[in-house]
Amino acid sequence: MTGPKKKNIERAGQLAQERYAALGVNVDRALKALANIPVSLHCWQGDDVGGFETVGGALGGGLVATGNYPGKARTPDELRADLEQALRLIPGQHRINLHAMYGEFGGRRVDRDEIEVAHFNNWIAWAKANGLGLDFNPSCFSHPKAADGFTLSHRDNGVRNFWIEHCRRAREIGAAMGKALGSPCVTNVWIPDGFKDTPADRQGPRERLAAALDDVFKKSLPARHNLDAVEGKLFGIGAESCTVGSHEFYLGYAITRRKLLCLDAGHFHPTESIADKISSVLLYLPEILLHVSRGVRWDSDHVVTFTDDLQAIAREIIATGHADRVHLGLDYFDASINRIAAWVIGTRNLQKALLLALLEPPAIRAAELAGDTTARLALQEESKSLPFGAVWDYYCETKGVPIGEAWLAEVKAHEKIVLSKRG
Ligand code: RNT
Ligand code: ZN
Repeated sequence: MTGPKKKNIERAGQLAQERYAALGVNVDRALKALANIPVSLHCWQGDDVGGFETVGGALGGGLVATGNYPGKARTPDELRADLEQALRLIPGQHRINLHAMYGEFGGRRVDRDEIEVAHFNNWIAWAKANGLGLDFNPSCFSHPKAADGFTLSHRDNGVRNFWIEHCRRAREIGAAMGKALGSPCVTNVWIPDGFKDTPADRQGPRERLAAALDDVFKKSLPARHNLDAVEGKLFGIGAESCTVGSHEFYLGYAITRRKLLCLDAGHFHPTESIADKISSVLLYLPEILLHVSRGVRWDSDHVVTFTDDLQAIAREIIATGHADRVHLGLDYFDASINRIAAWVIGTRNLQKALLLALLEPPAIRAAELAGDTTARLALQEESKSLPFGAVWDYYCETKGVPIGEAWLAEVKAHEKIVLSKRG
């Protein structure tokens, strides 16, 4: 191993364990729990939300990936190789989140309403060989039929039916993935539909969207193969005035139709955190999906860093005691830095935040129960400087992945040998 010596890592881990044990925290149990929480790595960080179609177009739907860092994946094989490189640097067993536009169409023109499982067979075989689960998304953007900003809520029946068919097929593909891999695929529907300027009618598009979604979900698919999720949003670039699929729209939809609600950390007002929403929506929904992202001033999809917001989200997932009902996906796209590093940084940060939450001293909650809010605040603040980093290093060591910044050297070497050769 590179970086600090194995013996030191183990010694520091042992001391940290004793320190936590004195506070009533079982580090072993926390690490076992952490190992059981998969994170779904979003394939679209690897190529700036490009995909492999011949029918699509430039990135649309208000999504923007800025930057031109060299070495992005140009083919499915390159993308898979890059994901493998990232996974070597991330502890634990995880999942990969695919978008429909990442199918393998053999250079043929396969439109979005024609996609089939066959176009994802290589992904499924690869996931199986690597012990990965798969999640899926219909791609309702970057396409001529989405160019005016509307898809499932479009006023034109033909356009609307095109996207309904696309989403229907996406669910079938998701179910096939889940069946093949023995782990349910979360198929998440996000659409960009919205108005740049003040609409004259907000109701009509929302009625059309609800009806279109009911069509998409008409066929029931076994939950052991496919779980449907719906993702709302506050606004997008070019859709500043009204988003058809708003939070209220989807909260109501998910509760009445028993769908998973997807909460994206970047889809609310800038000071509004999804952390506080988790315990509420879990009262009414069996399962939810989170898109862990980082907005900077707007839904800018920056790489997930170890912010207070991230820690609060992870803390709520653990504190509710329902981590098994919360599916975790990453959602950001930064084209200005090494894309493999972007995956590694975001995933490791989410895992670190989960670990920090799992190591929370029980005295904090006990103080609140006793009505001692002074002690609660004091203990919350003291817990921030407990040796959780030593536990994280120890975890990485036991999982055979680089400790601390040692992963960066591997990314740099890979960049030199592999990425720099890409045109
Ligand atoms: C867009 C949504 C959506 C996408 C991905 C590519 O604002 O967050 O989840 O980012 O599906
Ligand atoms: Zn999202």
